[in-house]
Amino acid sequence: MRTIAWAGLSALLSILAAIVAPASAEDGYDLWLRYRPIEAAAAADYRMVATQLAPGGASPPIAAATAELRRGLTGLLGTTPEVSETAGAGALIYGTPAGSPQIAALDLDLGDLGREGYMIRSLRIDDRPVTVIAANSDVGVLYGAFALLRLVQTRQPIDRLDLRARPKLALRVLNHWDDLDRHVERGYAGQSIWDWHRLPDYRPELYTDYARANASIGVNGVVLNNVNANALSLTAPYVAKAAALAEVFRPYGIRVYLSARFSAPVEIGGLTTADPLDPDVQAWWRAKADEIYAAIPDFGGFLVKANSEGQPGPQDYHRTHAEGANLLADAVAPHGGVVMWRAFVYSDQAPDDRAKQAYTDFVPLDGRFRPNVAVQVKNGPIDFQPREPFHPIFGAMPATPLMMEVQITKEYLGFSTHLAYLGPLYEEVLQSDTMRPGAGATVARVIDGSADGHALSGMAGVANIGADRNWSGSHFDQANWYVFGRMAWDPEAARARPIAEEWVRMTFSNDDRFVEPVVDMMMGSREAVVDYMTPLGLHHLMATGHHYGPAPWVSDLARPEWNPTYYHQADADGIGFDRTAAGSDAVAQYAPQVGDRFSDLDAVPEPLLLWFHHLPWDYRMRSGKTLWEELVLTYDRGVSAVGEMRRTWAGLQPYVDPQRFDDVTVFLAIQDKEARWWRDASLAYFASRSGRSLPEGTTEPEHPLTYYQGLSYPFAPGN
Ligand code: GCV
Repeated sequence: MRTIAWAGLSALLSILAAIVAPASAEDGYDLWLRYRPIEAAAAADYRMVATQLAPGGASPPIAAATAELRRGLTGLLGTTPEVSETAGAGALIYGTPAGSPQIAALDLDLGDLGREGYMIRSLRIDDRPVTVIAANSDVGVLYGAFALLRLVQTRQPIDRLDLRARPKLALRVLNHWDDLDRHVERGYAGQSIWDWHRLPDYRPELYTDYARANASIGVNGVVLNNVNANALSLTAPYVAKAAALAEVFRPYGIRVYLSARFSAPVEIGGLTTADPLDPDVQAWWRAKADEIYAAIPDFGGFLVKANSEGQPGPQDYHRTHAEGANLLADAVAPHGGVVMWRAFVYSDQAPDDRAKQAYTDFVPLDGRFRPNVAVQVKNGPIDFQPREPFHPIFGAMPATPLMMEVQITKEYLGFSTHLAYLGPLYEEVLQSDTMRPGAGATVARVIDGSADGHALSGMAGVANIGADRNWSGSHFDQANWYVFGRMAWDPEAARARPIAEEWVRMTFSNDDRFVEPVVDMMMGSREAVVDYMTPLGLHHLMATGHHYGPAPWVSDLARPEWNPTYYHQADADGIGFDRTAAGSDAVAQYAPQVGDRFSDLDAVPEPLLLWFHHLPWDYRMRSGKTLWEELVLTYDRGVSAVGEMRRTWAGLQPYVDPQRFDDVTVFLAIQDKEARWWRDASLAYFASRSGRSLPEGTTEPEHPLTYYQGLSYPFAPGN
């Protein structure tokens, strides 16, 4: 058997060099790619199927697959598979028909796998059992390698495989809200991992590990800088830094994108206008795109926040969002780039319900965007609240590719100290039926393009990654990065629970005595946060600026829609925002069946009740209790759920390494304290508005309202 002489030896060596020293101890750095030894009995079976690696070719993605398989199988099974050109019994053969004669000889049907899909099959070649990972591209092979490792990590049999998988979305993108000074807007995991000052020369192993983690869950794009963009990120020195990151990420199938500041032609280009219809402005963006593509040939394109929260945009020149988006789209089109144009807009002049404004601005523009523009829509119409109804734009722009944007970082769900698994939130939105004419247009089918026949499709997640050793600021927040990638791969079919289980098995333990309670705990955790922060459809009750902690009383900010009182409208008579026809009529932005359901007090889901209705405190809930009683009970339920989570975790010590056990224990204690704070402060305030006392048998807030109103956290992170 001849050991391969690598044509791409240097690519392999640099990847292997990055992995020789496994991260020390259990500090969370290894994420779900821990590859700890599996139980001896099971290891013997797995070893039979993975004795040898037979890669097809030596491209960087194939080298990355080889490095990952060696690393993973060595860690999991305790023996290092030999890398060989000829496949013996138990070999793992992987590659594309174009790059691997062995794969080509198998004449597999890869037709429906697209560019990034893969198949994994157990076959016999010359009567020897082998496992084949085949794809149409080397990156597809890499995805298949991660999928095979996942099977071993989660202890599934791998001796009779016949799997096919392909991503349903073209763009599966992390949005980093990272500033050039390494501050991360709404980041709760330390500084930015992009060390802009030391780039482009300094490329720590961290960047390769970041790319590995993303590739393992199918993320194929990274917007490096904050949507509240600094035009400097488009200057030559920063393009060189972005190019360095692109080089590290390329073997892992990840493209880099940049957030573009719309006024860049003025700020760094010396022009007097950024008007999208001005020929000089158009020429400037074309030249800028050419310059970027010269440095980064596979540059993904631009993400733009325009005319939103003070950012410049086309409306500054009385042009539309479509005219603005098309300006940039034309500049990147010759290079195959895309523009992700955000629909998160609300005006300081429009007195209309903020929840309606994005729809009002964008829906009339349906069909007026270039084919390489995707409009990026937040999951709900306000702003990443713990619970929102799906954004009405998803049901209203069939002629435009729509991406969905979710937060992975938990700006409104307790930062990184509260355990809140976001899989159920993502699933809830993706499975929502827009009820557009033409059946089956769930949000998932709108964003995967299948509802309207769009090839451009995507999902973006605002990253929760920072320089903290455990990447996400907390061990359990890694699950939110994980579930984002897994759901973006197949938003229609993916479900939160099996993904949580997969993550727990890979990240902590395969012992069912651990897996089951932890998955249950995760699955209930987001609802717990909703209950103790924003129950029954309330929203936007957080403190000003940093958004840390409750402040439903705030009413004095310059813009009405910045004030929590704008959203809850609590007074002596009742509480809630009337979005029915009698109120702001936001319900009219949904398809009639959906709008009617939200309007109808007998049909509206109670978790969204006060999002759509303003109701008297004595309104009878379906439970028979008054609204006031139910509100108090719901806050209490949220607090109790956290107590239950603490008890569950305390019983799991035997299954977890000490450091991660202690870290989670401390964070759950913080969450418990803060859940009580949310409950007590909110109820003290709503009691003062309603003039009611708490129902008998419920605990009084620990402090008077003035105490909570006096708390101040000028240095809360992420602001
Ligand atoms: C990047 C919210 C956040 C802002 C964020 C904005 C957005 O308002 O608080 O920090 O800005 O959303 O999504 O653009």
